[in-house]
Amino acid sequence: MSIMMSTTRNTTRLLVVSGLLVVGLLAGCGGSSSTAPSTSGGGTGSGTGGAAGSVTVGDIFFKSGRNGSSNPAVDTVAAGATVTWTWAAGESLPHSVQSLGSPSFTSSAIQSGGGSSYQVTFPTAGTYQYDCAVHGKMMTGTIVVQAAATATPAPGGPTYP
Ligand SMILES: [Cu+2]
Repeated sequence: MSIMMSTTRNTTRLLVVSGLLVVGLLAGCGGSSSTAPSTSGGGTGSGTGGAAGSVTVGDIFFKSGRNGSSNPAVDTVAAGATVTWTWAAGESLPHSVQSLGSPSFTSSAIQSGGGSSYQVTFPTAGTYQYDCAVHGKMMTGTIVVQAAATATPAPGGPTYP
């Protein structure tokens, strides 16, 4: 009995380790070939909300188009995805998307006017915090960038060749 359980545990651990190796290889490949920005919302944008990585900039709030979270707006995207912030129609206050801490991304200029927008492509996994340079802690958001191979876990685990 105890011998069988031990065998099962070892097999499971081997599968986990080999899976991590594959993930590492895929992440390495993606890093060198992700310079071309994607203009589409991506294959994972078919949920109930808006596309992944669409954030509304409004009257002292950031709001995720994907899940409705706000201050912080929390968006999870796959590595290589482009996040688009769009200033809400009729918005008259000036706002910006300002990267905070590390890892960081390129902050936007302060923009006014509904329909203004800003885009950032995130090739590297990590948790990116931002706020508005005008309104500071009153407007906050987080972009969680996941390694491409782990962004869409399939039931039973993905199969690799
Ligand atoms: Cu603002």
